[in-house]
Amino acid sequence: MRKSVVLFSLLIALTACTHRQPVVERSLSDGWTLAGDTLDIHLPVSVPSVVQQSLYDAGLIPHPYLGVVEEELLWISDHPWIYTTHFDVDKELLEKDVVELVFEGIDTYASVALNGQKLFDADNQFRTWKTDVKPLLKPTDNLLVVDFPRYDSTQLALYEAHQPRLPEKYAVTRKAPYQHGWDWAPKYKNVGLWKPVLLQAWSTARLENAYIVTNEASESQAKLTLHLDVESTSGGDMIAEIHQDGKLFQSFPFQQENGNHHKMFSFNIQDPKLWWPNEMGDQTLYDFEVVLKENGKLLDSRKITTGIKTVQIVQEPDEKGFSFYFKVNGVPMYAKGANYVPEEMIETWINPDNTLKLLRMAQEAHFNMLRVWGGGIYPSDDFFNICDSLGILVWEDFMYAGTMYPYDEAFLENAKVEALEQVKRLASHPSLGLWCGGNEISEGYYNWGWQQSLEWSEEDDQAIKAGYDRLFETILPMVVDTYDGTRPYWPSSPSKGWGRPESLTQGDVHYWGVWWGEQPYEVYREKVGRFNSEYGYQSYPDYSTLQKIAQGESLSIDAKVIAAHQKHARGTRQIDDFIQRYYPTAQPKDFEEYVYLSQLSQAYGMEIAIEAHRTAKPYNMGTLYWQLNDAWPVTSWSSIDYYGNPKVLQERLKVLYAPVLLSLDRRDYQVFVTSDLLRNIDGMLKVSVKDKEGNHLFDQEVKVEMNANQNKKYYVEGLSECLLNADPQQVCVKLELTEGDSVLATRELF
Ligand code: BMA
Repeated sequence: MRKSVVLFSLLIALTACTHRQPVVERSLSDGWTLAGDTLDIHLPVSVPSVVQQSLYDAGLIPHPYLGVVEEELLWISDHPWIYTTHFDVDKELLEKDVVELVFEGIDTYASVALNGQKLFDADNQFRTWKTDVKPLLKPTDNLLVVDFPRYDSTQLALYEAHQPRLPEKYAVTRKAPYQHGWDWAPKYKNVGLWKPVLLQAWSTARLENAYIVTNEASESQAKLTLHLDVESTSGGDMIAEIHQDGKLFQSFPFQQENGNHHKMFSFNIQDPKLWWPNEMGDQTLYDFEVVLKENGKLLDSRKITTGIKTVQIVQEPDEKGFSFYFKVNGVPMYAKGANYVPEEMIETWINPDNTLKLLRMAQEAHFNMLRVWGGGIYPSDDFFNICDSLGILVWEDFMYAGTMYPYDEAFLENAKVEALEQVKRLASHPSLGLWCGGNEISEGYYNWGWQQSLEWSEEDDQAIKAGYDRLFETILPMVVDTYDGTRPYWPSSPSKGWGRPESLTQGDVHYWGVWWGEQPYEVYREKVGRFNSEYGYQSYPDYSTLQKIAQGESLSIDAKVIAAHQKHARGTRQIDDFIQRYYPTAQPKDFEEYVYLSQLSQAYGMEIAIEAHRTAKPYNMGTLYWQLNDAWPVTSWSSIDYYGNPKVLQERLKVLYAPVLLSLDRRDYQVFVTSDLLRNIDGMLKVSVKDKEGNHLFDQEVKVEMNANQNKKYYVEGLSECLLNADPQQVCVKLELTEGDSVLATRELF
């Protein structure tokens, strides 16, 4: 067991490393050629590579994030590309029973051939593709060819062949939706070998997967399950051992049949140190090694880092509807955080150092949760290692968003294999909190009028809905339940569209009346759901970011480069509307000040929302604004821009998300003390009101006694009279909560 320490980079290196002796691995990352045959392009590349990145590296295209270049680059995804490599294999590898060629990720449609023999067609970015190639291998000069047909045309043909018509073309392809263009993303459909390629050779048997989950945990005992996928060429009596600190800790003899089999073994840990989300406790991690043996002979081994933690969603009926909150290790958790989108448009540019910087900024702003939004990609192990060490509980969507999907057997089988792989890959991470079917699919089906706009007949509609139910209500929950069995599954985020009253009384809600519905920020005060998993307002990124993308061109609200980096049709106008509405007397002297005002406006709006959510605890038990980060330099709802610059909102979160929040209820001028601390408070609340010149108009102290995790309203005698008599534009209210000599929270309100 070890407590997670500040040496995060080291930690990433450690947890990512999985020793697999005596399985032999050879990387096939070098010596590839990327060719676009009609263009006379033949580039030496190393893998991972996507075409857009490799063309840029070779100086053949401009930087896809700078200037106004999107249109110029769209041809890339509708051009055929071929990746080829020649490689030798050593004797040690060839002597094994099985030699598998493994692609950890192919994006997306591709046909793979080895030494002139076709191996398979790939059609899912989110799966690994592997096959035994031993019979085809030669000691020298093997030729591996991965042929990518025109992506756009392939997708279009599939889309047009699908009856009834689906809302979005990307629905037919298991590939990151956001790359097809989003309201913050250009249409950069990556093509290529976006993850490592390798050879893996073994004899007798190997561990295809090994992971550990927590079934039950208390201070005195934890019940865990070791899950293994054991693949073997011949059955036999085998043994799986768990080692800890180099010592044998548990062993499980079992009978292995020929083939690939899922095994589960339960074990207990006495007096466990639990893993907790940020600010609820420590992030203790346990390092295990799992060893597979037959007749005392080592066949394979795996290192597993995990944490001991249980998680549930509690939905209990009450007078208004149903609760919706997370319980971690049996303790109710108020979730504070944001939605996370892929960190890059060019997926091979995602880099763990940047992820660490980004998530550390989130942790410093008191985040305990991120929702990985279903229109992106499943994050890497690095992302989850970082979340494990920082205490960020992850709401993980399956990658489905904003459309109905095909429902033929081949599509559903493909979806099932993808889910199996992802569930098994992520299960050991204590930060994994929840699996969710996807983003705004049920919301779209019930509220966005697809039935009419796509002219579905009654039968079409029924078939599409039945397909939806099979995938999101049967297949995905079955996979989560069977192969994890400890994480809750939630079919859709949100559960009900924001126009429906039930969206505020049960489940999670994406409240978009502000922004999409063009309502003012104050409406957030009324639209408090059980768990607000999306809401937000746009602002411009940091001015330095705009200067980078402008590359010396002059910047103004209607500069071409600004328009090219704003992907929402009404975005520019709506940002301006709220600057006018909330800062009517401000006269920005230049565009830089105007950009800053946009960030002040966004921060002001999110402050209203977050305060409304937190002060409604325990009715409301979560607030995740849209969105933490950007995938390229863009004007968006993010609080941290693409280059890692915090917007005004990100700074303000340090107060708004702090464990204790002090706020003024604008309806009656009384004071909320909202505590997420897991201990009681015995303190003193000081309230003072000053006018513009600094003269004290009011001073009062109130004793504060609160239980752990409580939200309470305090009546401050005379405060409402003072504020009602004063000009609200002219006074400043200072709230301070002290306990003994220490200050638990402060807030200044103007
Ligand atoms: C929500 C998200 C995204 C989108 C955002 C802003 O609906 O799920 O699809 O980018 O709104 O419009």
